[in-house]
Amino acid sequence: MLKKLEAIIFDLDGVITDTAEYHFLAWKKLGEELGIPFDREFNETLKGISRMDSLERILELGNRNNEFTTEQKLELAERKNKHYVELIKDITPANLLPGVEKFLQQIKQANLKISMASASKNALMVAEALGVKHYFDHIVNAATVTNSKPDPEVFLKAAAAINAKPENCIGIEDAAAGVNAIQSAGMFAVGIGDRNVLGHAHIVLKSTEELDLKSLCSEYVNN
Ligand code: B16
Ligand code: MG
Repeated sequence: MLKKLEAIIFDLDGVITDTAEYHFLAWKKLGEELGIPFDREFNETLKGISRMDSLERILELGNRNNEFTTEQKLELAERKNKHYVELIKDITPANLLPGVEKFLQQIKQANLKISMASASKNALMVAEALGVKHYFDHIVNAATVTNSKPDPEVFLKAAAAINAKPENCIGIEDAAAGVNAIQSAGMFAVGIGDRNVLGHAHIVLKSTEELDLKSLCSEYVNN
């Protein structure tokens, strides 16, 4: 049976823009305030993971999980978010990753739908600052998502909101947990980054510069 592509579903951080650096700096600042320093290697394990789950991992690193009440943990997460929002307030369209806008235009011209499945509660604000919000038929509100990636929930919500069947969607992710989420959702997975980390995706591209609708469609149809 011929496969019918209906929509492309994007992750935000690491696919559309590189907010990962700002997340790192904001968590690092909170970590230092708590006496839990960590490096970039540890930070890799936070990519694509929700705010509260990231906090749990950092507290676990410092063996301090049981020291805080739920309310205190919420306060710590809010403190990190304040650091993060301060850092991203200067984002402009110049912060789009290379090739992303050209790719969004190709998708629009092909009359396919575009949706966003980010774990970030700041996704809408970032999309606006980047000047790409108008390309999206839907941006999932991360606050409505109960289960973090690798659970497929956010990708399924992104597809349902635009009335697309998951099997007719291509999902694009830079994080291993995100690729797992796309695959559990029954979508075609495109990984952006290191093949050693994202090898379980249907295809892996080295960078967003390689995003091209025609070649992606032929990979999708033949897989
Ligand atoms: P926020 P993505 C994720 O974005 C980030 O990769 C991850 O580092 C961050 O903790 C998460 O969003 C939540 O972000 O604190 O802004 O709600 O890769 O799913 O677009
Ligand atoms: Mg990401």
